[in-house]
Amino acid sequence: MIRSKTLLVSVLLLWTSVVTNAQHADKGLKDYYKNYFPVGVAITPRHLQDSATSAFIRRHFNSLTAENVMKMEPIHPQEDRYNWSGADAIVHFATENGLKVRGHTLCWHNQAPKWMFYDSEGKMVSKDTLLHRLRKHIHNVVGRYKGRIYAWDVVNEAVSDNHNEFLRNSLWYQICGEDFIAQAFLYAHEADPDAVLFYNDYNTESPAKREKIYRLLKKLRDANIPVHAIGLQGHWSIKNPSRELLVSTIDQYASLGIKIQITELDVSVFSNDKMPEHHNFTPEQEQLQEQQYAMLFDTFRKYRDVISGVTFWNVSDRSSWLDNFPVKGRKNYPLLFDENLQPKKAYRKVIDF
Ligand code: HAH
Repeated sequence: MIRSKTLLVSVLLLWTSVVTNAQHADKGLKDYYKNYFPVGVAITPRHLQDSATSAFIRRHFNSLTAENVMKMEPIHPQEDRYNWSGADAIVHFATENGLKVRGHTLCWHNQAPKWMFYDSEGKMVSKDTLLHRLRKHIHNVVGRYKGRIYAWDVVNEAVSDNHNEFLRNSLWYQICGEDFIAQAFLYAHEADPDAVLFYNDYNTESPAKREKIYRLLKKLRDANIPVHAIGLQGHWSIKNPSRELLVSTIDQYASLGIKIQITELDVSVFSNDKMPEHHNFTPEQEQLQEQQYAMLFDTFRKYRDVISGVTFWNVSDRSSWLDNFPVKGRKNYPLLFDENLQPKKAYRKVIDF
C-alpha cells in the first residue's frame, strides 16, 4: 500500500516536471513579455519559406516588420509598377498566425527609386509633382494593407546628423522643403485613419539630434498633424547608450504625449569603425552585451506605460545588416540568438525578471 502510494506520487511528480519542461521549451521571448509589450522582428520573405526558421519566428515573436520589401524602391520600382509579392507574403503569414505587422517605411531618402524625383527627360520634378507621387504611393501601399498593418513608419530619418543642419538635405527636402514630412503623415492618415503613425530615426538619444527631433515632433503635433508615436531605432552597442541617457531620452519624447517603440533593436559588439584582428565573438563582448541587454530591457519594462513595442532588427547572429555596416565584411553578433538560433547568455538575462 505504502509502496504503491510512493510510486503514484513519483509518477505524478515526474509527469508534472515533464509538462512544465515542455511548456518551458515552447515558451518564447514574446511570452515572457506578454504583460509588457509585443516583441517583434525584422524579416525577409525567405525566412518564411524555411519551416524551422518560420517556427522559430512564431515561437519568439508576435510582431513582424519587413526588413526591405515594403521600402519604396523594392515595392514601387517604376511609376506604373508595384512589386507586392514579398510584402503580401509577410502580411499573409502574420494574418494566418495572429502576429501584428509594422509597416516600414513610406518616405525615406534611402532605397527610394530614382524615377520618383525625376521626369522623363531626367530633370528634377516640381514640388507639386513629387508630393502628388508621394500621395499616390502612400495611398496604394497603406490602402492595400489597411486593417492588417496596424502601424506605419511614415517618415524615416528626416533629421540631420550634422550640427549646423536641422533637416537632412535629401531629395525630398531639396524639392519640397520641410513640407514633405507633414504631407506624408496626412496622406497616411487619409489612407488608413486607424493606423498608428510613426516618425522613426536613429541616434535619437544623441543630445543634439534629440533636440532637433523633439522640435520637429512638437511642431507637427502643435499643427495637428497626425504623428502618433516615435520609433527609436535602437541601433545600439555594448557601450551605448548608458541607462541615464536612455531614461532621459524616453522621458523627453514621452513628454510630448506620444507612444514610443524601439523599432530596430540590436546591440553591436563593436564601439568603433575598425576591422578587428579576429572575427570571433569574444568572452568580453559576450559579457558586456549581456549587461547592456539586461539594462535595456529592465528600462523598457519600467516604461511599459509608454513603450508599446520592441522590435529586433534581424532574427539571429546568422545574418545581420551590421555584418556589412559600417565596416564592410566585419562580422557582428548583435542579437539574442546565435548563428544556430540558440539563445545566447544575453537572452537568459532578458527573460530573467
Ligand atoms: C536603418 N537605418 C533603416 O531604418 C533600416 O531600414 C535599414 O534596413 C537598416 C537600418 C539605420 C542607419 C544608421 O544606423 C546609420 C546610418 C544610416 C542608417
